[in-house]
Amino acid sequence: MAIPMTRMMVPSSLRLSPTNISNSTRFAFLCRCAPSELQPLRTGLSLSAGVHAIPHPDKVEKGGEDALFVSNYRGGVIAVADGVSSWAEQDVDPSLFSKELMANASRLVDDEEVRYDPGFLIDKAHTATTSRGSATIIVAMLEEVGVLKIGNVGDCGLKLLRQGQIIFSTTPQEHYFDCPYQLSSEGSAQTYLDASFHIMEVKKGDVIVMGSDGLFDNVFDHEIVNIVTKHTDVAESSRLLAELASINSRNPGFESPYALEARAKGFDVPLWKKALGMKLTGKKKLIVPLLQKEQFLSLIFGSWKKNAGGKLDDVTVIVAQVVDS
Ligand SMILES: [Mn+2]
Repeated sequence: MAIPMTRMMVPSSLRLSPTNISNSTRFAFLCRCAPSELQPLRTGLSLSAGVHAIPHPDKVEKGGEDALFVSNYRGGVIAVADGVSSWAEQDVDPSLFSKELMANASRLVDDEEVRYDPGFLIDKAHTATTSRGSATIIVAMLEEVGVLKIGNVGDCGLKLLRQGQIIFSTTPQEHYFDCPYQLSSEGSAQTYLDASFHIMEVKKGDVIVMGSDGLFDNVFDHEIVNIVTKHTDVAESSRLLAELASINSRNPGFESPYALEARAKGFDVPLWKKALGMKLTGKKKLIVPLLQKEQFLSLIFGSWKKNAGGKLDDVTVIVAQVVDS
């Protein structure tokens, strides 16, 4: 079947007067008709990534409990893990598990058994991690032909932007509010089999925004679009997104995505607790005293709605653009 198709592409002048064609002309023409192995239809794509992390204000000394890695293996691999903070109540440093998990994932990214598959990478990295604790994790791998493969356990997230619009978002996985799916040192938690997997085609110019929940709980989609479309430098975009998330997280008057979700799910703090300066906060801890005197007074005399609040958390952001290799 290949021969008739090739003949259809040959100009009639070449076919009708084969004796008039020099060998060099014939060779040049045949090269243009050559199969894709010699002249690929699509050039290779890869990721150009910028990263920025801002720890929780109380966890600055140890650098927070999030971890990440970026690899230029094949089209590029990006990943974020978020240590589950409630381990601190059992005298376990929640950052150890997430950091070791990312270190193992980074080391195993080119492992033969991983086969450039986010599920196998999550599995092998999880198995290799010996620290006590648990973490959410998200991994994205780009194949050079323009296929993005994502594996996600928990409430880290990824958004894909094309021409100023979000065309894909991961959905957080959770058992109940503030208790995400997580990989753990204990046997009772999730494994790579519980991950959500996505495979999609990406194009040159597409932008991937990946982050821990500290980003998506404190920054709305339209703010992400606004920053990413205004700044072509991925390092600048990641810095601006992380700084906006950090500022919003510390603003008790900000109607954050987290606060809106909490209210929608009926997890708002009762009014009497608000009056005592308490608010919803991070994973598995329900309330902490946070408000200052001025905020307390504004609660009493101002609008209750203003007390929605950002969510204090570690913020980790990776912005990656799809570029020609
Ligand atoms: Mn977090």
